[in-house]
Amino acid sequence: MADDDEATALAALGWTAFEAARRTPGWEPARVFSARRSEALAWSTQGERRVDLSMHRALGPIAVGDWLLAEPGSERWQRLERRTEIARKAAGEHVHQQVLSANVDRLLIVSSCNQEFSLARLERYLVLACDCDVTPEIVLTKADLADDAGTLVQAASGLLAGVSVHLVDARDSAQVGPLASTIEFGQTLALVGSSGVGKSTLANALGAPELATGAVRSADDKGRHTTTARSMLRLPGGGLLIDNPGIRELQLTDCEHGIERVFADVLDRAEHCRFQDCRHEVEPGCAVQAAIVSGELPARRLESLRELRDEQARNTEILEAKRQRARDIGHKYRKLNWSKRAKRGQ
Ligand SMILES: Nc1nc2c(ncn2[C@@H]2O[C@H](COP(=O)(O)OP(=O)(O)OP(=O)(O)O)[C@@H](O)[C@H]2O)c(=O)[nH]1
Ligand SMILES: [Mg+2]
Ligand SMILES: [Zn+2]
Repeated sequence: MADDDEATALAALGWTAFEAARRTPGWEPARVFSARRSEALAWSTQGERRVDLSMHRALGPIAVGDWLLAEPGSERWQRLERRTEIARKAAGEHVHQQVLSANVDRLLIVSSCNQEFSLARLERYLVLACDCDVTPEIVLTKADLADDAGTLVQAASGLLAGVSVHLVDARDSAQVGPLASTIEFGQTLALVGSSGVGKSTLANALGAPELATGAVRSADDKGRHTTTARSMLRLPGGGLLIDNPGIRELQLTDCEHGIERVFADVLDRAEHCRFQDCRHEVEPGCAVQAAIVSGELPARRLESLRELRDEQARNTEILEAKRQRARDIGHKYRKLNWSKRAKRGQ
């Protein structure tokens, strides 16, 4: 393939100067569009490639959106450093980091204009995106079901300075058109949000190949986890879209960078409190409470900030204790090996 053709074909898969600077010369790039425990499927300029992950454990966990490099004529693979990664604490009692999508340019946080709509949930996703240095946008679906969708758009817009909020009936491709027109060639977008909010419906309206969608329960508007695997799809306009399964509960760990960006309105004011260790409760000269009293700052912003910081501290502590345990076990194991070798006189 001529160099120009290869460059265009790679750009269509989301290849950027970042990856080009890290490519091992001669190795063939492939972008992962499906990743399971034992295999990853990827697109290269030569067609589809399959990687048996049980044979390549050194690659570590592979996420949808990752770039892999294949050595020509051999079975050797490398994973390229990620430009961005959307990572979260995995669900369940055991805390560990899980990369949801790699090398994403835009994170579309999808929420619907019904009982699922929650400012606190949107804040959580905004923190996640900002923490990963990915530009977040909010997509409010089911516009057709809301009496006053304008109020919801306004409330969502107030959560982060400059955040775009798109309001759509996700089933209607005409309404999704303005969002579709902002997607650039080679740009990677990921959809995240609760089950049933319309992520796959939106992906279909954006022109992705037909994805399964499922009805929600009428009692509480909750979805049934119709999408079960992450996948990346190519859009007709030249973008790449990662459809994620619905997230049950998004827990935050080590997200201080994201928290500082999303709660800048509270934290900037806190700089002006009389006491440096002000808890923003009943202290005299508290600039945060003053802003709440004057109506400039909604009280719920301070509550959200507190909740997310507490949760983050809890999860970070558990994660750190787990890492320490793993280090201790590794240390004991190495010591055991040394003493065995010493006995054998090695
Ligand atoms: N009225 C209305 N229904 C919608 C809209 N968007 C999605 N739906 C419906 O909501 C249901 C759930 O949509 P899905 O696209 O499967 O939701 P999802 O977010 O992909 O759900 P999971 O795959 O479970 O995470 C389907 O019955 C859709 O037809 C919308 O804008 N308006
Ligand atoms: Mg889905
Ligand atoms: Zn204060």
